[in-house]
Order: sequence, then C-alpha cells, then structure tokens
Amino acid sequence: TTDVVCLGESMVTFLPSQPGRLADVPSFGRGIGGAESNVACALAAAGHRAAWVGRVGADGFGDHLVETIASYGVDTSAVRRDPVRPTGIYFRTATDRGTDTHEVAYYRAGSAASAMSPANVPYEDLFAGRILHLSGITAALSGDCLALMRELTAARPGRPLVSFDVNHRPHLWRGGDADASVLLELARRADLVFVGEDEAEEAWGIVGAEAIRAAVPEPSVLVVKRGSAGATVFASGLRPGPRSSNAGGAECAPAARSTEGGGAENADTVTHVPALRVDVVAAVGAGDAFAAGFLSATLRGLPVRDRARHGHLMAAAVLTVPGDLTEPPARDHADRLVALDDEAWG
Ligand code: KDG
Repeated sequence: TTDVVCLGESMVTFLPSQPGRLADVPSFGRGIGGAESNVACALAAAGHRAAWVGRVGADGFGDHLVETIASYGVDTSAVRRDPVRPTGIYFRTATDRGTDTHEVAYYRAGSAASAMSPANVPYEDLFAGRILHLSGITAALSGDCLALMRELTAARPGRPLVSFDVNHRPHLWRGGDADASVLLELARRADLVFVGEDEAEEAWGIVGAEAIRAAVPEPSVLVVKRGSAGATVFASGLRPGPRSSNAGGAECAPAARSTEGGGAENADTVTHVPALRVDVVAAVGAGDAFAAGFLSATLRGLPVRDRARHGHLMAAAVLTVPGDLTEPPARDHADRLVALDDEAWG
C-alpha cells in the first residue's frame, strides 16, 4: 500500500548563479520545484511509500521532472502527460541573506498541470494511499483545478485522510475568478491542515493561532506554523486508523466528531512546539519539508509533539540549503534528535 499520495503541479525551477535582481542574473541552474512533489520526495527519502500524481507536458522538462522525482523513490506511474500544453517552469532570485524576500517569476499559466480537472485525473491512484496530500497552490491554477480540489476534499466513504497545506501564493490569485478565501473553504474540508500564521493573515485577514482554529474548527489536526517561533498544533478526535495494521498503529484517521460539542472527546489539545534555530540560506521548500516530517511521524503514530519536532527537523535541513530539497537525516538519527530534552529544543 502507498502511504501518501501527493497531487500538484511540479515545475522545472531555475536557480540564479548569483544573488541580485532578476533583471541582472546572468545565468541559472536547473532544479525542480513543486510543493506537493517536494513532500513526496522528502517522504520517500525518509523511507515511506510515496506517490506523486500530476500532469506535465510531452516535453523534455516533463521528462526531467518525472525522472528526477522518481529518482527519490517516488512512484510517478500515475503522472499524466498533456499532448499540447507545456510543463510549467519558474525562475527564482537569491539575496545575500536568506531571510530576505526573493523574486519568483512563474511561467505556468496554461501549463499542462493547470489543465487537471475532475474529468482527467486517476481517482483510483489518488485514493490508494493512507493519506492524500494536497495544497492551496492547485486551487489557484485554474477553475478546473479548483473544481478538482473541491472534488478531492468532498466527504465520501473510504476517503483517505486528507492533508491540506494552505500554501497561499498571492501571485497566483491575481486575475482569476476565485480568491484566496476558497482556501478557507478547502481547509475546513480537510482532516489535517498546515497553515502559516502569516499566510492566514495575508489570505484571510485572520490573526493568531486561536483565531485560525476558530475559523477552521473541523480538521482533527490543525498545525499553525509560526516561523522561527515554532508551531502550535490543535488536535482532537484522533483514533487509530482503519489500516493501522500495515503502519505500526498510526493514529491518522479522523474520528467522527459529535456535533453536540462540549464532550471531552471533542476538546482540542493545544501543543506549542518550538523550532530549531538555524541560519537560513533559503526558506523555499521549508514548509513542504515540515509537512513531510509531520506526516512521516503521523504515519508512525508518534505523539503530537514529536510530529511537530520531526517537521521542524526536516524544515531545518531544507532551510540550510539553497534548493527546495535535501537528504533528510536517517530515521534513527532523526528520532534521537527529536528525543532530546526540552532545553535542547528551546
Ligand atoms: O513550497 C515550495 C514551492 O513554492 C516551490 O517548489 C514552487 O510549487 C511551487 C509554487 O507553486 O510556488
């Protein structure tokens, strides 16, 4: 069985040979990007069975994406090729200091992935894992992609646990019919949600972790990421998953939550988990790495605090390299770091 199926657009990424304005960068090196395939690659590198489902062009960039993602050990067999539309690409700039904002230039309007729709995705593959991981980027790509996100997050019998990273990308919402408020609707339909405190404010005007939870009360687990301040995890209604026999007793299925409220079984536990302090080289990909670490620990049935610590650890590894992806620490090594006492974790 597949542990996690990730759906989304991946792109060939062009990383600058030197810092500076996009207008001044003389040459670029090729990498790959795509929030959801980043999650799949990190999960596969951490020893899980991960699949990535997407749509690329029938072109060399599409070949490169599929080959590179597969080289991480990710199952790419359900990726579709669009005979006409190209694979999306994007360029990035770098600054001397990793925490400064960099420029992103997308060339993805009309891409193969933007043509994903409820009519052309392989549902059997999408629902084959224990977790289906999605992100708000897909919702911003086109009306068809938004319809697909609504379809995949709809309640249905046998639905895998739906993990949703809000991933608000303001550029992508410009000029479309929908706006980032749909991300709130999608988050409320998911079982596990990742959102940055800053992105909730930017996308929805909602300020602070408690207010975010009040606006997104449905998911069993809501992770509010607060940058270097760490993460706050709201968790309720976890019970052993129906397929736990093949995953060491992972608690990852949503429990039916009573609508009457007030019962102890519905009360949230709220866990603040500090992050590791690192010198940031490039922040891109850190959110994906966090999600991968959190999902990995969820599949393993680890306690909430350790789920977030595994997320922070994977994020720290990616924050300290220029690209979106890096080899995560081996599982036993990661477990030893996660088990360090609170003092080490700040
Ligand atoms: O999370 C990293 C992604 O932002 C990057 O890989 C590109 O998927 C991408 C996007 O749409 O911004």
